[in-house]
Amino acid sequence: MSLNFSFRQIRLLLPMSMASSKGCACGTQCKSKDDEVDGETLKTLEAQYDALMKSNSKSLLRKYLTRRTFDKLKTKKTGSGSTLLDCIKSGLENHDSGVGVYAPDAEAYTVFGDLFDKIICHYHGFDRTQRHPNQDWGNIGCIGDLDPEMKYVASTRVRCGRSLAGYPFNPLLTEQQYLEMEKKCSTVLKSLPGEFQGEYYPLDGMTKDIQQQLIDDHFLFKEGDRFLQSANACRFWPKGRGIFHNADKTFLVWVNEEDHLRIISMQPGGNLGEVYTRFVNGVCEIGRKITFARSEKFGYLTFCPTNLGTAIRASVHIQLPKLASNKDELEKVAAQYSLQVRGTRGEHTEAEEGLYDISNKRRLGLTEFEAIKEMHDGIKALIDKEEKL
Ligand code: ADP
Ligand code: DAR
Repeated sequence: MSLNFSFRQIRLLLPMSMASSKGCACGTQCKSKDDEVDGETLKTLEAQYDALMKSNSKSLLRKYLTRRTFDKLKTKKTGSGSTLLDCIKSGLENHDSGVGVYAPDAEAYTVFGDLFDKIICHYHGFDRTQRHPNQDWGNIGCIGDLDPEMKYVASTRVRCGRSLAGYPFNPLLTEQQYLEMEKKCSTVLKSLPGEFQGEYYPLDGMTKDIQQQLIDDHFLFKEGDRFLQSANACRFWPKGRGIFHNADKTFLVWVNEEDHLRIISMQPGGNLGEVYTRFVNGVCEIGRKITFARSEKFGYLTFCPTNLGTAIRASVHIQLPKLASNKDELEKVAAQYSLQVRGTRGEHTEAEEGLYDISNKRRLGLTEFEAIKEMHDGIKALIDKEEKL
């Protein structure tokens, strides 16, 4: 059995006299002030920060964690006890991260705001004086089919992340909390009416064959993401994790992967209007029974800052043989429409047989409808360009 404890858990398990020791070499249990970060954590931060700054990492962590910001934040803690190390451990251990940070709890976005705000501004174009707009699903009926002749789009998916109010994020969750959240969420999901009716399948006890088939069919999250593992997001795995889906697998919910919930609507073809309608109705049904964590400034709160705000990623699996003959060119054109290009199996994967996952990049500082419209207009533009080549 592997022991799964984050730095904070170990501190919490120690008797108070030791937990608050300064880690004095002399072995006496010097009592340190509660708001001081323990010596072991500081030592790890200093060593790994130096290594990151000497590397050729292109992560936003390396770009924005200047020495001055590092020195200012390294001794800070949130009320739940999370430290700068809890926030940046993934980026310290994976220099090939694109971003490199996660929030161990909601308060980290404020306590470590000197770092998070710069990364959020870079990723979303959202500066620290802004406030995320109120939720607005928009005029759903005006969103149609991206590819009515079914020439390019294999399938369409809209997902959002949601966090349960009152719970921290992965690095601070206890095994008990994972199980408690799974129980709460699965009970609500199994009570969904109409087209959302379905079954919850815990990962704990799921056969490897069924799990792999769900992953291969793009319904279930992959396992072993090293970025999440480094962020202490996979402790007690697979306990408290699972997937809910309706009979047609057009409405699915992931429980306790990267976020507490990932709510997904998807179907073959390019009918974004149908996918979005189902998505909105499903999110609202769940939101009637579960209180989501939301802040004035950042909208819906998520583990990763790239998912804040609407937390929506609307994507197509699409083949654009001419445009994609040069991937760099495809990414350049996509970026003009604030679109992000992923591989066939999602993030950190490559395209298979020219099938790309293309989605909106921005999720924060715009409404739900604007995020969907940005993806809609971008995909339409890419198809238009493909037609003209
Ligand atoms: P997320 O969408 O939650 O950010 P990933 O990028 O890892 O996470 O994608 C998760 C899964 O969803 C992957 O298997 C990916 O292939 C699948 N997926 C994403 N977009 C689509 C789509 N439009 N059609 C079918 N599967 C999709
Ligand atoms: N792999 C991490 C996270 C990037 C955003 N994707 C998320 N949150 N799934 C990185 O820093 O590259």
